[in-house]
Amino acid sequence: MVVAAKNVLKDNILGAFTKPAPTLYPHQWNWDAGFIALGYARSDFRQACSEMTALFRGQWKNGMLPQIVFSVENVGKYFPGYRFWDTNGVPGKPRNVRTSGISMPPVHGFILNCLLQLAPETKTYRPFFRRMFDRISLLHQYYYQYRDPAGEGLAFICHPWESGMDNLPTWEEVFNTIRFDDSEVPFYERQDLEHVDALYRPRKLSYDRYIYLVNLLRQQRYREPEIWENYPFQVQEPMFNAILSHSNEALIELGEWLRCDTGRFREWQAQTNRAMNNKLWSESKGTYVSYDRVQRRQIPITTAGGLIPLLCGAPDKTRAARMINLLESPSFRGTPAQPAWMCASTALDEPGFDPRRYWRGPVWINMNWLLFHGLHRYGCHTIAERLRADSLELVRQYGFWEYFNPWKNLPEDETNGGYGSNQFSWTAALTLDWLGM
Ligand code: 2M8
Repeated sequence: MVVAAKNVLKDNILGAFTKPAPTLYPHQWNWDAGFIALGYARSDFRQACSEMTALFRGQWKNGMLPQIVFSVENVGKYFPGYRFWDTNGVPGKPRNVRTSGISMPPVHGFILNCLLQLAPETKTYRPFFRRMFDRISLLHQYYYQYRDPAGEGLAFICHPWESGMDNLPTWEEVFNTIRFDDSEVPFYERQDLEHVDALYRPRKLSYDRYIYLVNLLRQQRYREPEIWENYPFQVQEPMFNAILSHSNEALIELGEWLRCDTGRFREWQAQTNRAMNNKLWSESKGTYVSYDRVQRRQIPITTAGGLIPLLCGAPDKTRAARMINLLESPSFRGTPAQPAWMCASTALDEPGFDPRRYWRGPVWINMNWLLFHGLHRYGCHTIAERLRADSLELVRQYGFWEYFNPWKNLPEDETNGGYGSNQFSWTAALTLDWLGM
């Protein structure tokens, strides 16, 4: 398994960075780069650093770190490409780097801290850590300055792609309140369906909605903060904020090591955890849920993302116990007659659940990795280890797929429970991390 995982990364490498998948995703993606860096950390530390450096070449002057940094070699092989995003000439975008115009979950702080723990020796790499520390601080500054207009401590996402969990049923609830005409969706042609069967990818309606939002952003030239005044999609999502908070914690540790001031990271971390508890906790669900800033309401849908606040220490003992009960309930474990792998991206009993369609139900290895660390933090070592064991078993049975059917018993005519792209980089990278390789 170790050799095979390393080969996945080797085959997907494009010089300074590694693409997420051979053909479906031929550029560099934001949070993928963090997980991928971890996959190299023990065997090729230089490449781990290179992944991070390459990604931050795309950072905008205001701190925004783009969801995609486009590779010049693979122009035209992914939609929406650089031209469609139309970020060329946007003030503050680095002129010589092609990027999209939205961001993604800021895993980079805690990934950098993991890299520090794994560095072969820290003296040589100190300038790298210092540079990254400054860049990531700027990224966090961006979230608190531009994505938290009320100064609550919660950053909002402006597009489902920013969550990394593109087609959660949660987003449909938000979109159902946004009215727009077909004529407001510019002409586009998807390319994902050339590589993966439509059954496993978001539906056309979801894509129309994604493209409608991209069009709004590009028409207004990504002008922040003005653009947010009338912008319809503004969601405070628990996983995104938990990741931000946990990265703040990492910046405190890194800052202490670098002998830098860490005061603002402490404030941000405390404020974000407090705000998550005040605004994103659902007493009836026993987990965290998203909040729609425009409609001013919680969206009562149970997702794996809602459990990720365990990672940053947000829930107190009582809340954590309720979350663990939920994780151990039929919503995520299934039933004796129909057992499930941990952990479905959308709860098994949500009406929008679909075991094959992307983020509507399948198990994702990066979610399991985040949750694994959250569970250990709360002393739930046995469940954490089960999560790890399930993940490794899925990879062993099916291969390095992008996502997996959460049901342990597949229908008789289905032999492969791995979906999306095979040879998927973060599945390989996090397998290596779990195996300590
Ligand atoms: C998926 O998202 C991209 C858009 O960003 C797509 O569907 O084309 C998501 O799974 C996202 O989380 C991931 O970072 C990206 C690349 O692996 O693919």
